[in-house]
Amino acid sequence: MRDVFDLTDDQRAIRDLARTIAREKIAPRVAHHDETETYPEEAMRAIAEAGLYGVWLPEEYGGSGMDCLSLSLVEEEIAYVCAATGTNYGSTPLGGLPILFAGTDEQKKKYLPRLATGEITAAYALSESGAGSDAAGLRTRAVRKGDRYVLNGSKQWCSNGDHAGVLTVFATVDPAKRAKGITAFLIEPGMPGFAVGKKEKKMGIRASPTVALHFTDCEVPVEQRLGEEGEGFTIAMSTLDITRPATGALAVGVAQAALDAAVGYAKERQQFGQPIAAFQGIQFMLADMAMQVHAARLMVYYCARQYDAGLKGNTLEASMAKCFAADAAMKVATDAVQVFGGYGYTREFPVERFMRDAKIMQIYEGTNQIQRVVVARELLGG
Ligand code: COS
Repeated sequence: MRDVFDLTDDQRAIRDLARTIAREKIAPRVAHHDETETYPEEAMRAIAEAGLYGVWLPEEYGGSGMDCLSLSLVEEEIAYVCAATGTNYGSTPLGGLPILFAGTDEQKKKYLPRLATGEITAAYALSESGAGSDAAGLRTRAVRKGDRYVLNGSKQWCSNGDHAGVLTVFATVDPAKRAKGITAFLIEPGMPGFAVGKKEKKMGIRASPTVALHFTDCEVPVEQRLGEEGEGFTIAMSTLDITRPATGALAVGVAQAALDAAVGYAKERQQFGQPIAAFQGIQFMLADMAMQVHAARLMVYYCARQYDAGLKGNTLEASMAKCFAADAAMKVATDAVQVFGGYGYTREFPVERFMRDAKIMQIYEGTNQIQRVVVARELLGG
């Protein structure tokens, strides 16, 4: 039986499982990890034990052979209780999809089954201090020396970079070639010359580690190159075509949580002798919030489905869904704080966390300005 979102039985089962894990196993320690900026080990373990790590992977690699929509549903449910945990979870498809897309048989067999079970997690290292939006301008160098490459440079803002068992790292064999010089490598912790650097202190998603990575004459065997020299940029961008809607799903989760909290509070909070939900000013805010959440969800599901249907070229929809959902989450979370009034500004209630967490969604996986650039290019051509 299909529901209003036309989810299959499998998709509904995976969503319901993720919802149960999130609300029963992850939720109790969210405030603690946010406050202490610590990694939610028990939450990540619960996700692994439930078998949710493999939803994006084919069965031959130990995954559940599901789809982009299933990944988005899981991300939404986790983010409903904790966007930081959702970000940690999302780092594995972000770092692992490049292996699925471009890996050799050996590379796939080496990493994907372990990513499917959560035995190891992955990370994706594209950004640098001088190359955020302009990803093709990255400067980390890879120089071929016989059967190895020597990597030098630094990466910035890498989610999960200090926990990942494999990191997809983008470097350039020739900066003058821009996108055409970018080459991907599979890096493991402990490789000589590779070191995890500073962990950022952030406004939100504080339970998700964001770190710098340093490469100093780091020797990487040629078998650890992912794809051919110069293919890295295409690998990076085609990965984002899937992970951007999934990021939109994180935003939908946060927005739904903020809406639900605001509705609940508006019905309880008494002012002028009645619940504030009786005031039309509050009703209109809630109605606008609900429309934002609904539209964002539909855009995310549509884009994920488009990908799953094997329709090529969902770049436009991926950028639209990510951008719209992130803006919606920011607006809805900000309005939820407003509905809560003075209480909303305190850490007694989770809405201030929703507002802090929503902000990153307008920034990571490509800023919302870059998403608009992509949308405009797709519309106008060139
Ligand atoms: N899928 C496959 N290939 C893609 C692609 C996609 N979605 N988007 C671009 N490419 C290819 C292009 O086709 C082009 O190849 P050809 O020259 O062979 O045609 C190549 O990649 C370079 O693309 P483009 O010329 O568009 O590169 P730009 O330098 O203009 O950059 C933007 C494009 C701005 C869109 C890109 O740099 C970007 O997304 N920046 C944000 C980075 C980001 O999201 N960072 C967050 C990392 S995750 S936390």
